Amino acid sequence: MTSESFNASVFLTDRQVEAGRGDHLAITGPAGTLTYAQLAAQVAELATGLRALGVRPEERVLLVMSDRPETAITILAVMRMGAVAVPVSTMYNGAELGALFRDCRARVVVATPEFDLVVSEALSSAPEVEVLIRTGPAKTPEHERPETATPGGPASGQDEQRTAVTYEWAGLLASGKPAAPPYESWRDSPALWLYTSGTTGAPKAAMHRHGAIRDVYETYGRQVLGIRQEDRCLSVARLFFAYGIGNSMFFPLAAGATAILDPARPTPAGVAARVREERPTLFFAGPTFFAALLASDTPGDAFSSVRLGVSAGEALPAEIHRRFTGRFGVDIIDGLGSTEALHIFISNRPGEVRPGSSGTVVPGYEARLLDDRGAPVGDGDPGHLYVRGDSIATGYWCRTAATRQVFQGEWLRTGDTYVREEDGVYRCLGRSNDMIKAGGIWVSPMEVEARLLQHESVGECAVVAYIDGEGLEKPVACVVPAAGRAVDAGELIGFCRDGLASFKRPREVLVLGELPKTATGKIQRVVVRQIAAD
Ligand code: 3SK
Repeated sequence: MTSESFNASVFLTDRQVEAGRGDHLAITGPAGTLTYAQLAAQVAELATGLRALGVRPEERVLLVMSDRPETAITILAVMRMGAVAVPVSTMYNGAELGALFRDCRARVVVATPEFDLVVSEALSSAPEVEVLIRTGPAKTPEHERPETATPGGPASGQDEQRTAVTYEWAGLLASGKPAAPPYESWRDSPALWLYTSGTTGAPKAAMHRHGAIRDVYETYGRQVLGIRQEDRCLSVARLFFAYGIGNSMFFPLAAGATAILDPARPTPAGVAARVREERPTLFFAGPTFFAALLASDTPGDAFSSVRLGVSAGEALPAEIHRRFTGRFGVDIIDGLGSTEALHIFISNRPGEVRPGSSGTVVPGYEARLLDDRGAPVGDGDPGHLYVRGDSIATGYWCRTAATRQVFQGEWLRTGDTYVREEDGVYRCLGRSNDMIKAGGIWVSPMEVEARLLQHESVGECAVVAYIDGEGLEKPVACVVPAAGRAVDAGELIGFCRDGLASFKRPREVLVLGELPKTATGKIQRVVVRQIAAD
């Protein structure tokens, strides 16, 4: 059976122009403004430039980019020409980023200048990367940069170590070639890979199809958010997250609405200023950010343009919901999504919010709760949450064991423990395993422990989640000092911050005489969690 012909980039751009919305604002914000006509034209030009560079359909193009119009154009251009966009976290250090370059076998990397240093470190461990496409003016001294070339020009500079040849992003737009038609992809063609540490540790790429992008719009975007052309979307979650790319690209562009993109790292003051200037109607964040806004001196009328707040990434505590709604007069719908599902599949509904719950199943999805042996549990009983729906990823790239654990036939094992109430409302009880979700991002305790153990003062350690005063998960390190050494908590946290992406660092260090262990010598994490909670 052949699949329906479908290209998500055409769905998000050309379709709006063909429907007469070419003059409507597609993207706005401090880094630039584009109408749908301009967006569609630049996407087609860049896709043509990428083809001219030799990028082939289904090849991965990795992006290390802040949220700006060039990023949206690049993602759409890559998908338009049938290649696979891989936007990755801009919070990684050089070694972590290099591991992703190698994992997805990227030959082409696109980056914005803020990440010059980290990208150049990553490139030194990723010999398969042949092409670096860079937006913006040169920042680093010429002698420290790989050689620069023009499109179609000789690929000089590829010395024995296969130094990547650098191209200017803007130069690829102006290739002078007539724009090539979009690649004839199908619903099932690969479009987008998103890395997640998810339920099983090291980052793995969840592989998404072109069709899934329309699916998340039709289900959550249209039927839950009720997004319409007049909406203006502002997301604290960045484009490299599944949550962010849905909020800032898939939903607004599919609806003919406007996305507000801001390259700055979101802070309460910065976001409040952006809201004042850009007047968003839909505001997307996670519980940690809603809590930070509450802790800031943001005035009560700051969100007066917002018709609806959206929370995801981790469960929104009822107290944060109550305080935010009370102070800013904006309701928040909390929902549960995952990178593997591409977006939200259980959600509260506007006007029918049950604070402290994730709401009900989004149309187009089915959920079930199973006990440890795989038998369904009744309403009111806790169970492992599984979901099915068309947007679920096809699996993880090159991770057979993890794929088989998580993608079970049509069902996705979410790794969450939930309870369903009689009226169909789902309530989160926590993670089914030990992974920690800090500020909405997965943190692998084992990775942090490995770093801690590199410090001379650490004898043994266990990293677990503790629930802070706001009801949010944070990593805490329980450390047994090495013989004859004293542990300095601040120094240890700084040591983790230096060696890992900052979001993975423990927020607290507890010094213990010993770690609780089972008879076979395994650390009893349940007991460690209790110690951390006390
Ligand atoms: O990180 C999440 O939990 C999430 C939430 C909403 C949409 C997508 C994702 C990955």
